[in-house]
Amino acid sequence: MKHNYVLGLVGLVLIVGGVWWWQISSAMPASSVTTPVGAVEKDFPLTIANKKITSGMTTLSVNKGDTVTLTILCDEDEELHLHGYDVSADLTANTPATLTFVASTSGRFPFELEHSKTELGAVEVNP
Ligand SMILES: [Cu+2]
Repeated sequence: MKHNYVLGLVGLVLIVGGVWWWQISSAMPASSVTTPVGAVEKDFPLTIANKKITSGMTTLSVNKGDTVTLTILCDEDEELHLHGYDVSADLTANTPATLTFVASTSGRFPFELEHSKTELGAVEVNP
């Protein structure tokens, strides 16, 4: 009876130790491995005034496979058009609009204010 009690304690120690070791060993590779390429979400806030980007980057660099979201705040009614992907967002003055797409094709794709044909910048999709 007492022997069983000792065995039970040893078993408990082994189980607790095993779980501890499993947590340590499973945490270590995760922290040493670099972030895999692709399947990353990238958000770019853009403020447009007088047909120019006044806040935000003009070259938006992403990797192929990324999900890209542009959040656009413009001071006039317009349409933001991304060439190549041929996606666009209707812009209402001083109201944030979003344009989301998956960067499935690599290359450089200009975006513009469609109504006035004003080129604002470009999305660069790295292969
Ligand atoms: Cu266009």
